[in-house]
Amino acid sequence: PVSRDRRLALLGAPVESGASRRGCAMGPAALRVAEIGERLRRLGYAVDDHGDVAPQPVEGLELPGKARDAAAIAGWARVLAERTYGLLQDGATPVVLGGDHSLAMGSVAGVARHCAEAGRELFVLWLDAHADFNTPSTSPSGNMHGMPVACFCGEDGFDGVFDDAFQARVGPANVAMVGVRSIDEDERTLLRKRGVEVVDMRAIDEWGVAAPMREFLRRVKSRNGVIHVSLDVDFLDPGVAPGAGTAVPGGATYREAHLIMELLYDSDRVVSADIVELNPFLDDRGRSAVVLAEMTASLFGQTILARPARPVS
Ligand code: Z70
Ligand code: MN
Ligand code: MN
Ligand code: MN
Repeated sequence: PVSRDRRLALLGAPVESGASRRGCAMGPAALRVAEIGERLRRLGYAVDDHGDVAPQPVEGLELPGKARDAAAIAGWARVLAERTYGLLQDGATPVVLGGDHSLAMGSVAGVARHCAEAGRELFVLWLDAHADFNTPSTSPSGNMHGMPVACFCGEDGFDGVFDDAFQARVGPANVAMVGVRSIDEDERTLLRKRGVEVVDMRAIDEWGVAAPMREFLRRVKSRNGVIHVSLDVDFLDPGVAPGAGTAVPGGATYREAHLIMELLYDSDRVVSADIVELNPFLDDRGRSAVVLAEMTASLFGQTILARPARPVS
């Protein structure tokens, strides 16, 4: 899926009302200034930057419980589902530039529909300090960037976000979360009940990132599956990437994050990605934007030295 003759499609999604603090709307612009497109072109890809998408107008949507700005978030989700679906149908690889993480309700819905129609099993790799598995009933904050995984796994409380065409779901057993170190109480209960695989920070300290990643990739390959990668800037340690709305200490190192990207590229299973939660207003002279652009380049094949092709084992 990541061969160089696949076109890469950049889609900006300047959504920020899913987060508690403003600033993520500047994320797509900052990633472009950090030359995310040029870096991918230098690797040999044809890269189409589709600019920033505009949300569909949705009026009067209210979800039961706490879900701040649900109508606007649904508007972004709907347009992103349509765009990622259409791009995948055309044989392109969508890379969504956020924007807060609520946008993944849409990007994953689009990928899930494509995979359902193509008969390919979809896996989602969630790289994040948070589990983002709240629903409008469990969320303590009502911020919808804490809810996308629950939404695309089909939890209750999201009726009306999508129309019928985009109801394809990802099974919770097909989601792997890596880097998690902040989970709310009811969110933890639900996550456990659904059996989502969580490689938390303690597991990374014990095993490193390579062992759990290889296990995940083996599982994907055993099902002949494909992967959507969703990278939240707060997956990284705040010392590496300070441009995050909520700094959670103890995040992934620069090297751990790059290694994950390199293993993903080697797996040849990635069909789409989100690069989210960058808040340029809080960043330190563009450092986090540059780190994310570098991570994206590694995800699509930038290497220090070329490796001989080898199976994941
Ligand atoms: C908390 C909530 C969150 C950031 C995701 C936090 C959610 N679990 N915060 N990403 N920065 O409000 O649901
Ligand atoms: Mn928050
Ligand atoms: Mn997140
Ligand atoms: Mn997060």
